[in-house]
Amino acid sequence: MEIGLIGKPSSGKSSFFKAATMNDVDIDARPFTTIKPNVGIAYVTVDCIEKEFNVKCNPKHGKCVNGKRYIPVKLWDIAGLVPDAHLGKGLGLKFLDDIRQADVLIHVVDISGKTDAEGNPTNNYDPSKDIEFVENEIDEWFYEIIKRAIEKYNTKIRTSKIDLKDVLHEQLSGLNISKEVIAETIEKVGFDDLRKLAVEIRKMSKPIIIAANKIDVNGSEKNYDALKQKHQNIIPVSSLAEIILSKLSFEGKIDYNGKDFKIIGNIDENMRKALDIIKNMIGKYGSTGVQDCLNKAVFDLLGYIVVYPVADANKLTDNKNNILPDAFIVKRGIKLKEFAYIIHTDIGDKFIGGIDARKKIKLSGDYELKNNDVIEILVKR
Ligand SMILES: Nc1nc2c(ncn2[C@@H]2O[C@H](COP(=O)(O)OP(=O)(O)OP(=O)(O)O)[C@@H](O)[C@H]2O)c(=O)[nH]1
Ligand SMILES: [Mg+2]
Repeated sequence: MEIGLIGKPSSGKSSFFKAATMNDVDIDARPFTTIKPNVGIAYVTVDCIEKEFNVKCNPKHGKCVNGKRYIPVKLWDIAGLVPDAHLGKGLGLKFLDDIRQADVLIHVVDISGKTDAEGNPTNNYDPSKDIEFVENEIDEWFYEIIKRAIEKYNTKIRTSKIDLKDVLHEQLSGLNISKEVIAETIEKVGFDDLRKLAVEIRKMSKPIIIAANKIDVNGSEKNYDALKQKHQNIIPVSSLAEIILSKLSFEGKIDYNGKDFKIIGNIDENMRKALDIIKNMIGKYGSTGVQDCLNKAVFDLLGYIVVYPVADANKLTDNKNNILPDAFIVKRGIKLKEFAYIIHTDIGDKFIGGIDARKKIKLSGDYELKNNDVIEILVKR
């Protein structure tokens, strides 16, 4: 699973990245602080099934704390986008190639209205303009790639019988788009209007969730309320608050559970004041929103599910006796045999069936996996 952070300069992409990964990266009010991309590991969280089975799990990747399972995902922080980037403004669009593999995008918007479209300080900027222009630039990026693919197709078509779907799929393979999505989109909009095709393929393959960042700033709330009326997938976020809480928690000065915190160490007067503001804010919105964004992107927007493969359906272990060692996030609707291939090509090739660890029944290759399934895969010896 790969997630890309997009947005204009100074919207807080690197701050969100730092809050989610705890990697130290350059953060500054000056636009284009980030030029080379940052990549790191963030986590999506789910209620672990260890409790239901009355066991204690040993995750091979990520961790499990107080029944919350942290499943790793790859997070990309890239340079800022400005209007007309596709015409070469700012850093252009080329750097977007770093997020070709992304399954979903988080658009980090400065909801305070205190930075303009280029990321420079201003007042009363309307953040809904950012959603328009940033999505437009992403569509332009897709359009360019698709246009090149069609040009290639047009030169090939005279010499051989090739299906456009195959050419597009090959050309777009770097963008992590399945053949089904391409076929479905062509079916829906045809390919007379390439721009329309590009927009549809982008929407299907790189859905966008909006992080209304800097919600802690005075004046953000009214902008957020206005934006919420027009857009569905939008979450209030304070990356700055999350960075502060994670740091203090790491230093043992607060006890922080992701929703609320308690001061347990020495905190100076200024920090105490900041924490009062943060406490008020997370009381109102439920959290700092950073974890929420990641979870919603993966589980709501993409609708992915979690599946726990094991080597022994009775003991719930791998062959080294680790309990519930793996948690995979996979597409809803996936069949057991496809899942076997995701675990390992070899397991897919030798696949003969599976066992449902709850019901202790045999499953065939076309069994459709459900959220929280625990599955032993049977292979030919
Ligand atoms: N108050 C507040 N400030 C924030 C928040 N997130 C980021 N900032 C500030 O906004 C400024 C820009 O933050 P960055 O994270 O560097 O922004 P960016 O989107 O990575 O910017 P570029 O790399 O230039 O594209 C910095 O001064 C941050 O401290 C937030 O949640 N609240
Ligand atoms: Mg940055």
